[in-house]
Amino acid sequence: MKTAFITGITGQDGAYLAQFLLQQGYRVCGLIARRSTNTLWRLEYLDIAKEIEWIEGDMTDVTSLIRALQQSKPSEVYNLAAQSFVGTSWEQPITTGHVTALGVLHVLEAIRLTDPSIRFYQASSSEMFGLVQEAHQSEQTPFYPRSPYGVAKLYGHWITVNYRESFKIFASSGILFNHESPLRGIEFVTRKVTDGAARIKLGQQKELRLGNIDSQRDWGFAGDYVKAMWKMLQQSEADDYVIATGQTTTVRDMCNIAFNAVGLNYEDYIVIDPKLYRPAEVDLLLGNPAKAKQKLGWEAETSLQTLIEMMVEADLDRVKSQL
Ligand code: NDP
Ligand code: GDR
Repeated sequence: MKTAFITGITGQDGAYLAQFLLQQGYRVCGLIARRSTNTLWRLEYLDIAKEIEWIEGDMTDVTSLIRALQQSKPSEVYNLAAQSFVGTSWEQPITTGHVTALGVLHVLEAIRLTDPSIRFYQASSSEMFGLVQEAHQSEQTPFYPRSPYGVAKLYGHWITVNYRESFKIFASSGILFNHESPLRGIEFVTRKVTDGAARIKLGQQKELRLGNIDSQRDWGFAGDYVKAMWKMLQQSEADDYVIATGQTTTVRDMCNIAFNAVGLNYEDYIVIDPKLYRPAEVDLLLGNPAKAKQKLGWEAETSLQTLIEMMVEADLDRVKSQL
């Protein structure tokens, strides 16, 4: 039986990846940070919390990561933990740097010190592309991050490449474009919109305040994307891959899909709030997943329409259960 160790297992991707690896017959160990509230809701939603071996630790505490690897003895490590909300990265740039940038180095050092044969996956991001230099961003597109989060992810990406080249660690980086699900955090725009549409439909909210609805994103389903992470670690050589749908949509058109799903017109409810604009924006993300298709045999399986309708359905159920 193979063992996987996942940081960020309590987040959206961590929950779907843990479910997928358990289905593949893995023993799954997960890092859990000390919090004052329950962070297991996603794993409980998928009914897998009890199947995980929990190890307490924090990305900023390298000793806890070394202990976690000594205890779990994994053959694969998936590094998903991050301060992952772009907006917060301007309010907490130092924390974002500690967790999202240096945290990656902590995990790589823990691997180097305990067992350099461990295979490592880094959750890199399309936010590293940032300022649009070309549409259809690929592994060859130059990086130009536009937020403290994007800059921190770029450090994580390059330190992963560097440990691969310096120490021959099997370290792969997935440059993932936005991916969403009913388990998405409420602060991200898709979930904010699907939750808002559900609440407005059920009379619990009158309007939905948003920032820049002209930005364009390449949105896929998280459940599809975690399979690409696993496929990267099953290759004969470590490498970097863009994971995306190859389609882009404005926030405005995504709102249209969500409100249509509850029989409403988004234009009657969306209020633009300049306070929600970001200090620097990423205007267009559109990935070219050709390499992933060719080398991993991976393709996005879920359309944005299906994804948003699935999220609206889940939010309607949640809001109804709270009435
Ligand atoms: P989430 O924000 O849902 O999850 C983040 C996870 O990181 C949580 O488990 C959180 O734990 C954990 N974490 C945060 N700080 C620490 C810390 N100091 N020590 C230990 N754990 C910590 O992110 P997603 O699941 O959406 O994303 C997973 C990864 O993929 C992230 O690295 C993200 O930046 C990256 N990514 C995501 C994309 C997306 O569209 N979803 C696209 C590209 C990259 P807790 O629950 O305790 O807060
Ligand atoms: P993003 O996702 O920044 O792309 O990062 P987010 O959903 O936060 O924003 C997408 C776009 O929507 C615009 N927007 C709003 N965003 C939020 N959150 N709230 C609003 O009210 C709002 N109004 C408009 C934003 O300006 C932006 O253009 C996500 C995260 O998961 C990262 O961790 C990941 O690396 C990238 O995707 C790829």
